Amino acid sequence: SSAVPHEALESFQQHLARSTRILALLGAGLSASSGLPTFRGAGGLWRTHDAVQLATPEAFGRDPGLVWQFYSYRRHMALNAKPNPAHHALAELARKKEGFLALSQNVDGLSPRAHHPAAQLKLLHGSLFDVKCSDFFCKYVERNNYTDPIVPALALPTDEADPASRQHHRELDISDDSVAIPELTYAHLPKCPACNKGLLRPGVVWFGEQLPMDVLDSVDDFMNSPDDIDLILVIGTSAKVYPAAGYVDMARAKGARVAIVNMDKNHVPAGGLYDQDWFFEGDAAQIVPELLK
Ligand code: BJW
Ligand code: ZN
Repeated sequence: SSAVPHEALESFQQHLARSTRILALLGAGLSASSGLPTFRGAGGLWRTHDAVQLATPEAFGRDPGLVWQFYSYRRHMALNAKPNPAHHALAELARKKEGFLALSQNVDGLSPRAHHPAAQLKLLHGSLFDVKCSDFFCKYVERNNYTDPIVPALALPTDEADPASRQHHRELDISDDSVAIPELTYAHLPKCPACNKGLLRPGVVWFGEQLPMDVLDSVDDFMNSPDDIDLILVIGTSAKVYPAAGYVDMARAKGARVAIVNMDKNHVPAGGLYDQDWFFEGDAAQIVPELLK
């Protein structure tokens, strides 16, 4: 059974078949059906904290222990999640079309794990599995660090009171505020091996921070090519965070038609909806594979 209206599917697939230069802007909704929560709306609360508020240099400065507990939890969840059919379909499109570039705002590592060709995947907001020194003057960076937990103090608590779970070492869900977590300070947290003093921090892009320079450069190269852009797919993102959201209008200005996949039928992209656009309502994990079939 198809979740996509037949006429829209047909006109989209006709356009896709003719398209050579294609962008995709990916967001948290792409990974929702892999079990990872989004930022805004339901699931955007971690304990009592708004996830967006924890993703800031100010939060890390104030309470690095809390921010590490948030990111350590998300690293653990992401490692235990699997890429879904949409991640796989996008990776497949990249293998079929050399001129397809995916711009992912996600830090969960699921597109790389779906074997999306690295040259055709730009991680706009970094990765949970990059770790870097928080000291401004130290340039230490570690890529693909999958150690979980990254330091023993960040291990998830297990339910010791329950005999059944002691046996299974069942981890407690610390996104739930009723589960107690320890207060962690500098001594418990991962330190930089280069300067021996800075705290390590997740290699993600927080509010007010610059996106990775090499990533910005490759997006610019794609946008500034003299050739038109045929299509931009906007999948599972509220498209409210810049500069990422601005790429939709930039692509449109280069001739791209816009195809939106979002669970929320009231979703409106940054620049508004145009006659030339497609809007596919529903779960990306189901719709994207149908669109790209
Ligand atoms: C489904 C679904 C299903 C659910 N299927 N769909 C211009 C104007 C105004 C402000 C600015 C501007 N330019 C810059 C700014 C400031 C700021 C900004 O954009 N603020 C806005 C909020 C107004 N931007 C920045 O600060 C950026 N930096 C910057 O601009 O630097 C400039 C600079 C220059 C020179 C020197 C120094 C600085 C950095 C932005 C970094 C964003 N970081 C985060 C955290 C990353 C780490 C982490 O993961 O913890 O990135 S914030 C968070 O939002 C995360 C996400 O990648 C990002 C986008 O969220 P996303 O993916 O769209 O998720 P949601 O939850 O919002 O939406 C999910 C969608 O899916 C919804 O629509 C659902 O309906 C849908 N959905 N389930 C399909 N199954
Ligand atoms: Zn350092």
